[in-house]
Amino acid sequence: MAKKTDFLWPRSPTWCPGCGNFLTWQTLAQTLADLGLEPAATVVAYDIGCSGNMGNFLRTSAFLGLHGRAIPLAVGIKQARPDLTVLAIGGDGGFLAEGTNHLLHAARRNDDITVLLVNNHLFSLTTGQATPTTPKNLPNKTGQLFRRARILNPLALALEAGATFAARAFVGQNNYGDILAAAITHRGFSLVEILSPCVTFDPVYTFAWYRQHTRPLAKPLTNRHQALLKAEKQAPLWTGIFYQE
Ligand SMILES: Cc1ncc(C[n+]2csc(CCOP(=O)(O)OP(=O)(O)O)c2C)c(N)n1
Ligand code: SF4
Repeated sequence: MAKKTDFLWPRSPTWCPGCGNFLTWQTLAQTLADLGLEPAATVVAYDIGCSGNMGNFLRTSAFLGLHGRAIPLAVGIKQARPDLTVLAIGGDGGFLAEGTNHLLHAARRNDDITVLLVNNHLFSLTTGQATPTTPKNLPNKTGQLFRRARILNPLALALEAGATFAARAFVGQNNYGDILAAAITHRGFSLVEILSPCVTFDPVYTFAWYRQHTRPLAKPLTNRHQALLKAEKQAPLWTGIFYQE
């Protein structure tokens, strides 16, 4: 059976020291091993971005696609090979700007893939422009251009589209691996919004901020509408499994 180290390439990640992506990388490797999965039979479709850079460090079968297009890649791979475990990993820019349509339709069709949306509130690889999740108080390189734009909530969108599993996790929370495991073993479409600090371009939503403002849900909500309302709350910012069918 594969061990955690079998899921790690023996090379040092090039993320900035302290980046939230380190925790996702390590937690995911441990989770995949704990689930008894094999690196070759696990496929990750990566988007372009700092989160997509994980493909160079997580050792699974992988496909690094175009920006915004990791989800249709994952869907196609799962359709061709239903025996494989298939994930898509990308950022809030890739999945909520360029690729929003793919997220909604995969949720609507209940495609049997797991989408890990690494939300760092910015287009980070391109050095900090605003995405559809950038809060109004977060300085960014797009300046005031989109100051009137509404912020998108990935969980609310996915639940409205029909997602059968929706969760949110902060990379620093104790049961992060359990949430990833539940999403990966869910049969049907699963989305995890991952709250992941960008320590280089985000001075506001730091590890300390998330520790102070997030609160874990005791258990999943049984009603889609209630899950949606809870997912939209900002204070406290709930984490955990909001909904599972
Ligand atoms: C179609 C297309 N548009 C824009 C780019 C430029 N680009 C590369 S990475 C990136 C930012 C990615 O941001 P996000 O998806 O939020 O991931 P992060 O880097 O924050 O993890 C952009 C805009 C591109 N490569 N392809
Ligand atoms: S720019 Fe931000 S998201 Fe990208 S590696 Fe550095 S800290 Fe991580």
